[in-house]
Amino acid sequence: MATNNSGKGIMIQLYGLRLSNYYSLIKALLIEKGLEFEEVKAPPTQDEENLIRTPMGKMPSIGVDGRYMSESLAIAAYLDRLQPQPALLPSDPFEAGKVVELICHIKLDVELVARRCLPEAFFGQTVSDETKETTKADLTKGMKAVQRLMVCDPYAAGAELTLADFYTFFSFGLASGIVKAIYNEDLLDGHGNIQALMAKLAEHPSIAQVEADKAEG
Ligand SMILES: N[C@@H](CCC(=O)N[C@@H](CS)C(=O)NCC(=O)O)C(=O)O
Repeated sequence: MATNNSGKGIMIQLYGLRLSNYYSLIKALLIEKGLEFEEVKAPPTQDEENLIRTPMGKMPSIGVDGRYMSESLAIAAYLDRLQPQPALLPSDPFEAGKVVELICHIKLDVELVARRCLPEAFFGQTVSDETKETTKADLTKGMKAVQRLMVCDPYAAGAELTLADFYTFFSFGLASGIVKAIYNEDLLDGHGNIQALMAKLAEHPSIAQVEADKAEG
């Protein structure tokens, strides 16, 4: 079990809902690292109690000994230092930076772009045709950018499993669902290397566990 500065065992609270891809990503990392954690159902709200944990009211957030942290990439970096094995960032500083660079492009230039259409894709609302058009063009640009950086041999950033693989699985999972719902197209069409990686990651034990739990509700 990971220990804090006083050497005591750490129990981490994971706040959010299983349907959230970022919640799922952090849950998979907690499992991957063999850390002790408990899931606490906490929908996104602007309630003060939630904002103390996560200042934009989003999920996930974590609690550690009465302190809180939001933003999946911050939490992922913390978990990788808290429990260094298995390492999910390369020890070489430049290579570690490249992994985070890839994550930024996956998040910002693909997933966040696709999310513009989330209200129509999954929540019965409508987005404008103009938004759909600009989203499509921006997604094409984002996928090209990501493809330049993705190694996929066999993992996203190269020979070793890294945080970028977890973002690949959970960010492309959501983005692909949105693209299917809005355009009836496959976001990963023409990106066979990413498709193959997604299939491999779906069988990775920590990720498979999260997906099985999600199906249970
Ligand atoms: N940048 C944040 C994004 C978190 C995020 O967008 N969470 C979504 C669920 S997957 C959420 O809470 N949405 C509700 C809202 O925006 O109010 C992260 O990486 O953790």
